[in-house]
Amino acid sequence: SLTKAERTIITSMWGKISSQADTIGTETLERLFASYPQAKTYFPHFDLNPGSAQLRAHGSKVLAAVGEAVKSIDNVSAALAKLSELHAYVLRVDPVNFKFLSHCLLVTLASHFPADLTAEAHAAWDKFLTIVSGVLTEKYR
Ligand code: ZNH
Repeated sequence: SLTKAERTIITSMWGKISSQADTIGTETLERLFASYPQAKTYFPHFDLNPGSAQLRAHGSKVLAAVGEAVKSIDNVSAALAKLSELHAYVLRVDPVNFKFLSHCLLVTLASHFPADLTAEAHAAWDKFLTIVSGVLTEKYR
């Protein structure tokens, strides 16, 4: 679990991220689909061209869920319980894609908040996103 210092880094940086969450979410997905095209196979029903309305709507939902996890940083698994069921039982996303998405979110954060993303902050976000991904894949069998 996260140390107190790591929680402080995540929650305080979230304060900056939240005001541009839609942009960050959209860019994260654009990077995901550009760098890891196999992730596109889960979205055959979406227009995945950069900046499409569906991409933006989905990016905004994904970041909102990350925001819920930040708000409940001490109990991420309760906060994301419903989403965990959706990903495990309905969507059946190969867990490797969560690593790709987490990586793309980190790169996006680094590019928008270069001064904030110190080595320490990078490590804290990496750990936090591993926890979030763990929750979303923990119900898989
Ligand atoms: Zn997911 C959906 C979140 C990852 C795929 N997602 C979703 C949603 C959300 C999310 C919020 C919405 C839900 C409702 O509507 O109810 N995700 C999320 C997060 C993460 C994720 C937070 C991490 C961190 N996903 C993911 C991945 C993938 C996915 C990796 C693959 C690649 N999702 C998905 C899909 C969907 C979702 C496919 C569905 C969409 C539609 O709409 O159809």
